[in-house]
Amino acid sequence: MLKEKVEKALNAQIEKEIYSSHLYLSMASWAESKGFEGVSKWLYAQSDEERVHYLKFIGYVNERGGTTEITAIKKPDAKFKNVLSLFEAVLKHEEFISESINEIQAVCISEKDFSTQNWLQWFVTEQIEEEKSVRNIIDKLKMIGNDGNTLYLFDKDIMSMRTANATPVK
Ligand code: OFO
Repeated sequence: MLKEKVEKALNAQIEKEIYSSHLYLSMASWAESKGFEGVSKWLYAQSDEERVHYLKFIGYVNERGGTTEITAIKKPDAKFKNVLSLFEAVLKHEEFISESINEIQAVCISEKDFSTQNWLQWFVTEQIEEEKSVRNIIDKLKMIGNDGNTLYLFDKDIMSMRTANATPVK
């Protein structure tokens, strides 16, 4: 049985993971509307991956006899200055998620729920990978600057930079 504080922290994370999926969906749609086909594919895939994340959390809470709460999700940003600022926003969000996973671990330790703390390790590794992959994209975009031709090639190539780290839900 999950302790109340752990269950609360996991439910708060479910909300954040659903928001992540919405945010990347909104970004994907923006990129698609601006003609960045590769960037939009990357973001649609990322949105799907975040769905895998919230399903993992929901499945875990249910498996441990807890109760999940699916709440209303705040509206994500829909307008971005350019592709670089969009990915800077992705990185900022992922850093926020990493911090949030760390905070749940702190709750698990104080509640002596070492099973959940152990279960969260998958997300710790996932966050390291995601942050690394987005930093890599930002570095490339900074090198490209305002060079339209190179940005075109980057857009064609971005899906090959994706780390295939989405894992099955259970
Ligand atoms: Fe970044 O992995 Fe979920 O939110």
